[in-house]
Amino acid sequence: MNHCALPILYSFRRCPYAMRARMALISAEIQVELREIRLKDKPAELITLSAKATVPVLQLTNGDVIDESLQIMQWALAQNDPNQYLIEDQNAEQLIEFNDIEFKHWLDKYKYAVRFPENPIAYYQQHIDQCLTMFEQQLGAKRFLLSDQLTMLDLALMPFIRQCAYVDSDWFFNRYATTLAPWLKRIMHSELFQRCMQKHTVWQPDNPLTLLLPMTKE
Ligand SMILES: N[C@@H](CCC(=O)N[C@@H](CS)C(=O)NCC(=O)O)C(=O)O
Repeated sequence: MNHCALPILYSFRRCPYAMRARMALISAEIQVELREIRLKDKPAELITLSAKATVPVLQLTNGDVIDESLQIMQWALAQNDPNQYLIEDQNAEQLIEFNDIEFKHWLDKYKYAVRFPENPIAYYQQHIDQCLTMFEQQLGAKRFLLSDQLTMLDLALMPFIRQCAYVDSDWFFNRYATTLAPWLKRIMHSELFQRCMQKHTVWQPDNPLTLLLPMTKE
């Protein structure tokens, strides 16, 4: 049982799924207890809540557990959405699915190409390029993927495209210099992203509470 009055988020700073969840929670101004974990040394508390033991996992104050990043985003923005990030758009849903399955598949190969020597890195980059071209087409001349306003779709995809960009940043920032590169930088430089990337020490049960949002001044 969750003994304190706040939801608890199990998170890992560099995990792209956890990043999208944190951005949604921060935007929704939902205070949570943040439990930064190590993927190689997961706390038993996390595994008890969710047997698949991936991050992010959110435990609500009523004991309910949400262990899928997209559902955490949707839950958070349904509570409070001051920036109007929540969307209902079939095309956006398909793009997120494409991102989480197809793009993520090639991203893992591209990022760790040395572990997949059956193909040269250029082969993986070619597949990555095809995926990025799709995202680029979706972006068009807009500032963000759905319109000139940022939405949940941008937040859901950005952590993965960021990861991809830095595998070979010269290639990415040249090839997508007028499209995905400025889009990515726009989000990376946003206060929201900066806040979601704050560093926290790894959680231990007897540590003082770590909060996702800064305490509001009285
Ligand atoms: N479908 C899940 C995927 C989450 C996921 O795979 N997270 C990775 C970290 S980036 C993880 O926890 N992997 C488990 C591990 O490495 O042991 C979601 O959207 O929340």
